[in-house]
Amino acid sequence: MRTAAGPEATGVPSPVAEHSGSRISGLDGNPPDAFPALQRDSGNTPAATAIRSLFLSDLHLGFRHARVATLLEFLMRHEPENLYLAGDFIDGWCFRSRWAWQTECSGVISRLLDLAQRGTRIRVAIGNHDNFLRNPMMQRFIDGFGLIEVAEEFHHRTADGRRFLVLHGDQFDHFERASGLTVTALSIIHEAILQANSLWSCLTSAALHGRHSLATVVKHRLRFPGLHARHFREQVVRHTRHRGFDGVICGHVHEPQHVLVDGLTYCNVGDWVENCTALTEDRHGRLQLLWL
Ligand SMILES: [Mn+2]
Repeated sequence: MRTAAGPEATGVPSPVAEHSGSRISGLDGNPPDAFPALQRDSGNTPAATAIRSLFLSDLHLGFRHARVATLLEFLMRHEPENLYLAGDFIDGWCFRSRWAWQTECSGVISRLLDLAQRGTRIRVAIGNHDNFLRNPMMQRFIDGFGLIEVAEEFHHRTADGRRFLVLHGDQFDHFERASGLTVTALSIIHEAILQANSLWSCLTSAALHGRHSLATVVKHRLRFPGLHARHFREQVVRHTRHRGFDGVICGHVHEPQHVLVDGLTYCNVGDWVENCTALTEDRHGRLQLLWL
């Protein structure tokens, strides 16, 4: 596991070369080897680490390329007071076809319920892949258990008093508002790349994920995905600033980032399909992006 401390964790932000007109700083441009290895407990059943808050996004449970085993292992190792799932928790787009509920998906649900019963406050922001959660009957069903809260967005105050907006963010993606045909074509291309990635991993016995995954390499080779993620960030930051928050924690574009944009903290939590990333908050309010 690698960790990438955010700007406020270090106090001295590193500049990242970008030309969007905003002052951006953060550590996300570093190569993976620049991140120190996180300490692991020894033994087969390591004790869970208590943390103030854990933010995850885009788990895509039910999508066959979701990295659920890694996610389950990570969840078993952490016991947060607050757990936010910032959208695309369950991949409802796979309900009709391509539904792939891996054994570990049930393990993840079980772990979440276990955490809730042990006192973790779990809040689920609705994303575009799990918008079935907007169904009133579904909301009544979830409310009946009283274990998780579901809403469009949440407001989180860090231990050091900063106010963060927590949401998925798909409403700021201009492609999501484009024709259904464009969205379908993009998701077919995305899945083809993920399929090629897993085939390559099988053939070479090398697990390719995170910054080494084929999807990430292809994304970084092409100009378009970077522009898309940057445009998305600009829209999210503008909205957050307009509403008077100190920062935003979101997901959706599968592009983990923890940067300062003209003084506003932008945390994109990433995903559990391509990157396997999470954001943690310690008891001092320091935020840290983790790469598994
Ligand atoms: Mn999404």
